Amino acid sequence: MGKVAAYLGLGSNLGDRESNLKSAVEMLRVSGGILAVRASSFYETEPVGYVDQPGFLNAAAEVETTLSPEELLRLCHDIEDRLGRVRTIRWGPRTIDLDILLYGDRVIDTEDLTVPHPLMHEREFVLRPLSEIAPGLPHPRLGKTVGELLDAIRRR
Ligand code: GSY
Repeated sequence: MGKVAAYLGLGSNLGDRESNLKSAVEMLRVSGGILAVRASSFYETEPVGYVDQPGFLNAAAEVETTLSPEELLRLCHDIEDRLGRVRTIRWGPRTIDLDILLYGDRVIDTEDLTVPHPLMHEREFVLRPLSEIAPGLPHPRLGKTVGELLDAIRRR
């Protein structure tokens, strides 16, 4: 299989958030099937959705990978588990959250995986770090770039 550029969203709002994000990026770097990782800066963000929880540190990462989307999803879950994420309430606090945002220009809709991530275009905490590393990247369903999507929600 060839290599693909995939984009991940990372977030942490429990424990040492910076160390959690750094560890997740390091674990990606040394994982089989991950050829290169380029991570954004870390952004302090207010909780969205379930707001009665600690603030988040969010980031985005570009991974050059030979993994299939399903294998990449399994790797993300494995890293979450290894960093001690305990799944409590849905949308609740987490030591680390790793979401697949984009996988090349693929549109995927299975029981386990929806790519592009269905909420990414509405979330500043996703688009801001992502636009730092890939402002011209097109969203394969919406036909706009990441930078344009960020401008659109900022103008709302
Ligand atoms: O799906 C991501 C988890 N999450 C976040 C997040 O990562 N950042 C911010 N700012 N708010 C959030 N609400 C949820 S749920």
